[in-house]
Amino acid sequence: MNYQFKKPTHQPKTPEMKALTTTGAVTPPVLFHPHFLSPADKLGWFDQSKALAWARGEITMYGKKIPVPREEALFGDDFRYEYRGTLLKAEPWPDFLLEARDRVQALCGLGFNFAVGNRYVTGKDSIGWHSDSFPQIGERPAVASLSLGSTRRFKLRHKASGEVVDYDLESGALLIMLPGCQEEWEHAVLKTARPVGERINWTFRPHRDAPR
Ligand SMILES: O=C(O)CCC(=O)C(=O)O
Repeated sequence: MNYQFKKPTHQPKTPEMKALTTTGAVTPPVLFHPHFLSPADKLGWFDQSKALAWARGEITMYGKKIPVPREEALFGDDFRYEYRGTLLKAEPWPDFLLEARDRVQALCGLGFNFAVGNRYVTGKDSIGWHSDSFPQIGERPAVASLSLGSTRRFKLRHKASGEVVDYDLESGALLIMLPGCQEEWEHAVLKTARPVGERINWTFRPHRDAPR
């Protein structure tokens, strides 16, 4: 029997997986489930997410405070979380978000004790290139991202080579950045001039100071 070995690329293994690719020289350490949620859950959980309390935080740039280009929310186990130099209290988990967290944990066997929500009301809302690396989430954290609402393009950029890999994250998609991803890659959801509707993204994260 003849076996044909193919060089691995970023091309998804099933046609329903919507990873786009460049040259395929490096592979991001992620698990991607484009249809993780059922149609009922993705609609219901989007509505429940929109009904939560959201706030537009501020960052200081060149000595001036400017609003971040998205709304944010923080839920989790009972602890305080340092974010952009401010101590924030995690609000108690809404039931649907705890269920989402539990399902993600059951899938990947990794533990997450808080969730940061990002709400992109229009295509002008965005998050720039960054890695999720600060002391409270520990070394080599896994970060799981669950998308609801309109599709936006999530970009991963390899720090060493500059290679970029794109994922179009539809409602109900789950993308888990595995240990090593934050150290070797940056990620972003950039502004778009295309007309896009509202999107909410939940990132489940570990927090090393939180009660287990
Ligand atoms: O909205 C997304 O898909 C990405 C969110 C993100 O980059 C973050 O919370 O660090």
